[in-house]
Amino acid sequence: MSVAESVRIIDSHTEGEPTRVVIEGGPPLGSGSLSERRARFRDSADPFRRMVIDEPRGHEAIVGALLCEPEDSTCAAGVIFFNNAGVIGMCGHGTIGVAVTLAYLGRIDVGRHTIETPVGKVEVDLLSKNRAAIENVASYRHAADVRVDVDGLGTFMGDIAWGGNWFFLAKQAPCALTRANIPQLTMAAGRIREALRQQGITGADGGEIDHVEFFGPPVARDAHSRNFVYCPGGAYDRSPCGTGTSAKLACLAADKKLAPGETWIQESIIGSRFEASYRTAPEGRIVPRIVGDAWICGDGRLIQQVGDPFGHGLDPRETA
Ligand code: PYC
Repeated sequence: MSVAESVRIIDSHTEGEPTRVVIEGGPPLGSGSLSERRARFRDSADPFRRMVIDEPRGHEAIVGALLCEPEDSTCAAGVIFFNNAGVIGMCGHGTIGVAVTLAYLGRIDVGRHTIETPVGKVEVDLLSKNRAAIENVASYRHAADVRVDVDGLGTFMGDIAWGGNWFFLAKQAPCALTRANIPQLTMAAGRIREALRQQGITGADGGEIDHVEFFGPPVARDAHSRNFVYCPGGAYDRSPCGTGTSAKLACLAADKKLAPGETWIQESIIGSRFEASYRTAPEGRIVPRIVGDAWICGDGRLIQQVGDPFGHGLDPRETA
């Protein structure tokens, strides 16, 4: 068999949301900070990204995590996250997936570890072989009560917050947060994201708001909220989204609706959950702590045979 590409991967899911960790066979990215290496990955490794994430080897909901040598050798690992749309800054469910994957590989034990990401260092407490807590990057609300007008859907008010990615947290949802309504929620969130772009509404320093979040009442009696999180490539997060929950905590903290150390149980659209809390940080920011479970569900190799017409992936969103 003649193989052009061979990539060793471990698949897991965190509260239902998949993470594919690349442990061997990634592109050479040289040295430097994780954000420099992410820029090189973005600019030169698109065929690799697509081969790992897109059909027929993957699908739209997978978040890829390329394990890298950390710049700071005291860190357990460096990681660059990517999905079907490109690279992302940070990924909460993905970091829990990476921690459980490192434990599965015997590279870390229960205890505290630091993981380098392109947007900063993240502390991880591996609580058991399938449970981890992350202390995310400092998160904050950038703007409250922002208005966006969406053709055909009307006006949506919401907050803009940073949780490692930029989020628009809509104050009202277009319909009930049920699994049956996922197509409608996805359509509305995609239109809101497009309207934000067209109306020039961004995060700090012009950061693109590429995630949209709706909230509704939880199903579980002990949860505080249910969410629906729309991701940059059009997929919805099966988990409550680590960075999205961090953005929510930042808004709750800014509105004085949640005190430091208090627990917030965020339920996802499929009913899975994260336990979240925060501590305060300088400049009105918070450091979110997100706890969730991840499970290994695959251990293998992706290959691309010479001559495969879809060797570099097939994105079903493409029209030509
Ligand atoms: O858990 O932060 C997260 C995340 C981002 C995109 C998908 N999941």
